[in-house]
Amino acid sequence: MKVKVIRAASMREAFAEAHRILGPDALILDSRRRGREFEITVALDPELPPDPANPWRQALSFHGIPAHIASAWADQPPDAAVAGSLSFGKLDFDRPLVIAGPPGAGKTMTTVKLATRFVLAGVRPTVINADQNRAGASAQLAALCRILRAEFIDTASKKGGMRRRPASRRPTLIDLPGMDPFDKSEMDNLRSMVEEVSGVAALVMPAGLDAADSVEIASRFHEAGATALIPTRLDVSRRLGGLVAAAGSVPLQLTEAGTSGRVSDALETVTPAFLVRRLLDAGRVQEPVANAA
Ligand SMILES: Nc1nc2c(ncn2[C@@H]2O[C@H](COP(=O)(O)OP(=O)(O)OP(=O)(O)O)[C@@H](O)[C@H]2O)c(=O)[nH]1
Ligand SMILES: [Mg+2]
Repeated sequence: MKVKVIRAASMREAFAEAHRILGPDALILDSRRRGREFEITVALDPELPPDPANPWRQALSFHGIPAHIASAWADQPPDAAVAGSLSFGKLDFDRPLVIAGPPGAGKTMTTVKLATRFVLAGVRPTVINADQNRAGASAQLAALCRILRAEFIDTASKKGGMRRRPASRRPTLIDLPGMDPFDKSEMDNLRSMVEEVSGVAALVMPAGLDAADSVEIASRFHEAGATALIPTRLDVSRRLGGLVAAAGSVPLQLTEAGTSGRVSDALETVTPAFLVRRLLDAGRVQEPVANAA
């Protein structure tokens, strides 16, 4: 049996997290106080058993979609199952878009792809670099913006850069540094940044992470203000259980997805049909790798 340890500031929060990850039937194995935190150990959701005769059930099993989601989906037509339980929408560019996520998730790549889309549509966006942590982050983004002819602002060189709203109300993309969802002060910072710019925050999160981790990361960013989800690395992630678990457990709208590591490739719009196709296609090619193990 696989188990997971969940820590939170209160026992109530730890139980809420367990239910979010595992559904209402989460099996709690142990609970205790550890210093100033509370810790509970939960049994991880068993996954749906494989069913080679039924491609949809087989795909749900292959992707490691938590049983409380997969069992509800298994007997429905795929499109209806996905459309009925996940939320899909468009990114809102009427307000500055704050592009947040854990380190290395693809935030800068997403920023550049979105900026490129605007430029190709004849709209000059403003790109703000708010990453003062990673060496070279500003120079890299500045160079790409020069090529695109997008307006570039660096928060380090422009006093109050974050608050400076472009006069023309251009679409504004704010590329944040990687943040640790389990660091309260970083999440507090994110919340205040989103408020400061009256922005809307999107969580950029790689697909292919473990389901429980994905839900925890998504719920921390959601609590800090994120309302949209931009999954990345769909081209190199075979299993989408983490992505589905996060989108099925945390109220974030699926919007666009990163499906390539090349700046020149656009983000793809996430729709129920897009997700179902990805789930079924990856599920179909599982045999050779499973046999090689
Ligand atoms: N294959 C693939 N690679 C991606 C995708 N999105 C981003 N990458 C790659 O992932 C790496 C990290 O991307 P960045 O955009 O720099 O990530 P970041 O979140 O800005 O990273 P930090 O700012 O350091 O936190 C780069 O090598 C990107 O080319 C994707 O959808 N598919
Ligand atoms: Mg970056």
